Amino acid sequence: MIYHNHQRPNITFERYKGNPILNPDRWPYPANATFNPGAIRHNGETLLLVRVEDMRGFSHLTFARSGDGKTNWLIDEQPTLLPDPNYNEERWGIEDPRIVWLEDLQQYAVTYVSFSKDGPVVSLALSDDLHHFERRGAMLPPEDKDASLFPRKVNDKYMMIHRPIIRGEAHIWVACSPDLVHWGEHQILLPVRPGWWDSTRVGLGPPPIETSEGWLIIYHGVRMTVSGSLYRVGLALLDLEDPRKIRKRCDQWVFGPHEDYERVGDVPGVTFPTGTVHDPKTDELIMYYGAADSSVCLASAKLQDLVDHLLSCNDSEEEGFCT
Ligand code: BMA
Repeated sequence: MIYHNHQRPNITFERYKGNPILNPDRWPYPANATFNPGAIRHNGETLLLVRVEDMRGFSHLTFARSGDGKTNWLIDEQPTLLPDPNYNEERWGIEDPRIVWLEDLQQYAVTYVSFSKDGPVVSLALSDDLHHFERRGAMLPPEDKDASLFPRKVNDKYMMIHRPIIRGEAHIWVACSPDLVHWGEHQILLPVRPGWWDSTRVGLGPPPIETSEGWLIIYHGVRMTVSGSLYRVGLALLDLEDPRKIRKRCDQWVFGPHEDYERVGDVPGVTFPTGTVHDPKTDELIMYYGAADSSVCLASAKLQDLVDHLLSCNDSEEEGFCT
């Protein structure tokens, strides 16, 4: 082990000085917590589909909008997506959406976690305009969370990254589909790393981001400690032509709980990214994340810096983490 490989990473997401950008105090109706938002650019605005937890402990999703994605947020007076009583799997609420513009269908695709006594599953809703949503139901059996579609077909197939729990193990998996209904070619993509910062659970954060060097993956990694779980953020790069292959995975996390609003809240010690917006003119990538399961925050970096950082990461010393 060469020590200098393990110094602090020189890549940093810069926290926005105005964090948290959204919290329950600013909500137009009573809410306990507002966090883990899906993010998308639409009609010249940044839209955050925010998870809102009510005082029964059930969640629904509501849009907040801003021109620059940082300031002057307008929060919709009414929820955008409420749990639908016709879908049993949504009985205890819907959570943690990820949004992509699906090129092949020319529609938005929202993947969200539906929660009920049968455990969490990932559901899909499609939309032309982000006003009307067509529910497609649960995609795979429980327990499953942290899923996003790729924004386009790869090798003529839809692809999805998700996080089932199998035999108590929480690795990131990938699956393919011809029609968004039938899923196959299941395999583990990014496993947990016993002993490391991402040893207990890993899960996809925002949807995969296409770059000329490969698909950039921002994921959360969990370590259990005596005082609870720590949710930090890591990076990986998937092969552009075959995203089922990992090109790089950084050893070190690049972001984690540090500020008071990340260390104090309903679940302390959580930074949980769920959406990004990239400005191709400035190359700024804004990462939106839930802080301590209480508020919505943002941090930004240059997309090229993240890719350069990944390319400069040494291949892991542990076997099986990079294919
Ligand atoms: C995960 C999800 C997230 C939550 C995180 C930390 O399992 O349920 O919604 O932010 O735990 O509590």
